[in-house]
Amino acid sequence: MSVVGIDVGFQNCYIAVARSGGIETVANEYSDRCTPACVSLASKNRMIGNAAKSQVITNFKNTVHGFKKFHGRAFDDPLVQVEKPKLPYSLHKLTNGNAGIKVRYLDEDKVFTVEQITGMLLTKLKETSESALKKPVVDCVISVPSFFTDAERRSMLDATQIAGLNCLRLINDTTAVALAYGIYKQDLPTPEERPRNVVFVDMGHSSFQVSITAFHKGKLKVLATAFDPYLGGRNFDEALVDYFCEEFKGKYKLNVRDNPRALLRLYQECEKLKKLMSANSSDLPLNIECFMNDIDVSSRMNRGQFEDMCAQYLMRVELPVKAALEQSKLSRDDIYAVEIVGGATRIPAVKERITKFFCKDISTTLNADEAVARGCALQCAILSPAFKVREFSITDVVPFPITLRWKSPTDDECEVFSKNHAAPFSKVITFHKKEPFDLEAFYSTPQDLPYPDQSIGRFSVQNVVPQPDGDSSKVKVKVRVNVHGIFSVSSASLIEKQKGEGEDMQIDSEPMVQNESRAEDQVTFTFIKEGASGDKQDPAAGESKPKVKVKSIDLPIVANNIRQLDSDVLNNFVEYERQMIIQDKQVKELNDAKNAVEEYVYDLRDKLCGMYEKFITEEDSNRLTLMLENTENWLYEDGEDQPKQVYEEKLDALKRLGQPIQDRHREHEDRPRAFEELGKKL
Ligand code: ATP
Ligand code: K
Ligand code: MG
Repeated sequence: MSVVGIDVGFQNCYIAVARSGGIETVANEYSDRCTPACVSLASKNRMIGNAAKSQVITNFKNTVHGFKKFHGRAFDDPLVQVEKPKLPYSLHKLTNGNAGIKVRYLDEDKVFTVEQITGMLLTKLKETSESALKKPVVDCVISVPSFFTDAERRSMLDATQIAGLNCLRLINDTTAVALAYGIYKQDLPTPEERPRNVVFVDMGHSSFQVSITAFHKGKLKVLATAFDPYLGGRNFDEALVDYFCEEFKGKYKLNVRDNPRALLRLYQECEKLKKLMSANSSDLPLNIECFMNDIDVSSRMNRGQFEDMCAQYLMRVELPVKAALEQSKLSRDDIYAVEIVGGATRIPAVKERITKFFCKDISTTLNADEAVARGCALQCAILSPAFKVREFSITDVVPFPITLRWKSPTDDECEVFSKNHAAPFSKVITFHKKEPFDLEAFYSTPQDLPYPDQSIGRFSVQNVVPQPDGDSSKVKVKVRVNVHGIFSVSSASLIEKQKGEGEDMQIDSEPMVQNESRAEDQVTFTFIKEGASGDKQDPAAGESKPKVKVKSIDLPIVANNIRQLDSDVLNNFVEYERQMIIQDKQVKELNDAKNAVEEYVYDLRDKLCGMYEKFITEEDSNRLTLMLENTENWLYEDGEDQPKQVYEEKLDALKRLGQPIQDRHREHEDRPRAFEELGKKL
């Protein structure tokens, strides 16, 4: 099995793998460890990552970026509607109401789901990790923002399946960072000692996340997470773009927003300028040649001005940091270190805000770009039976409280997971029912949810019947937040009373957290914490249970209204992705064959007037040169678009003429050497 961790960023993706030497981040075919989250569709193939990024301006309508936030979202979702006018490509409402991405691909109009687009990106990342490991990659761990809801997480998992990956865990960005921080620390406190509390701050291109984590030897426990899902580096780019659009309107009478290409260029230049300002407080120039209507534009900006115009964003930095500290119930003095990662934390004013809040210098001991991917790979290594790593247990948290509602004489509901409840985690709830019933799961606090719909799904517990004596049956329902941070009602069983046993009271020996005592409806909870090494019973649960003879019957559960692709739709996408991979491969092979002809032409022509000159008659040389010239012309005319075989035949024909000259040359070169060696022997 493979050990691969992938940080799928809004802008930048990183891959880390485990090799015998440890965890390393790997570079793609451009020797770049960062792969842009960008997919470009064209008339013959797709380009993904760096190759796609170079198409952002030239093929803007069909080059898709900034799509991570569309996971699990409807077309009418307010967030999608806010993003839509800013995108150079089109969005399209799918029949299921989701936001689709409309592009031209293979000379046809196509609408892809966001799962398919992320699937394409993951295909590329998979290939990059495969060429680094020199073996097929299937198993991996992938990061998601801690504020991702069930719908977004399920959508991300669908994307991994489309790419043929098996995601062992969706891990929260800041939790991955915490793991990358903690696993190598030799001096963590023992279980008896006070924990080491570390704040992790990640500001990427699109979002801002904070977590507070308590470390002991061999384990980490996330205490609290807080976030601003709408604050990231791109807000700072946008502030600059707004400013220059306004300036250029007055100065050059240009309406930049009417010209998508110019606007995209301005975004790129503003991002560069923003990065320069992180290292430089002096006045910096912004120059773009031939920007729009053949006009060159130029302006200046300095860090002070920039900070003034970004005041509204800088103000928001403190809020999640403060919220996380409050939720953790720690004071500033309890904080051992504040570690920052993510590209946008390089903005000096962002750093200052964090430093000021904690009255403490921030640490940058982690690689700001690669820590998330490294943490993912470490988690994958821990989960892999084939890989030996230090034992390290990870307890994450539930970001939003979850409530269950069910029908009873009155509508009843109960919060099953509170905010910052440990996760993954299972609970067993006992109901007393005579007939099948539905459990409606939803996020309890819509006002805190960065998602427009609080519903998670409806889970129908089927085949519930009364006891033979007409009494309600005891139904045990297991609810869980799984390793991906996804909620489900995972199993249910009906406990049948055995004759002569009397009232079944064994429930009392379980810790009763909540007990709604009513004739029809009784609810009790049992807790099961899911450890890193499989499900473990909470020590308090089921301790020295008196052995009572009961028969337990598994009940089917039907999940409805879950935001996930239907299996046949998903299978179609998997198949389609495979076809596109084949198509891309064929196009690449064709291009390689064509390029080989071109290269041979140039190479041989150079050599004919150089090192091969003495090994061919002038007449033959002239004839061959003419032939090479014809081939070159052919490549730009009739030979522009030929099947692979045609290029291969062309190359063979040229080689038949070139080879004898090359042979004569080699023979000549080898001769003195042979004499030399002969001389040595004598
Ligand atoms: P997200 O975490 O939101 O999904 P991401 O992981 O793709 O996004 P990162 O790669 O962490 O984001 O950060 C990218 C952001 O960091 C961009 O906005 C980029 O401009 C910004 N950035 C990178 N270097 C610097 C710098 N030196 N100064 C200012 N900003 C920078
Ligand atoms: K990233
Ligand atoms: Mg990120």
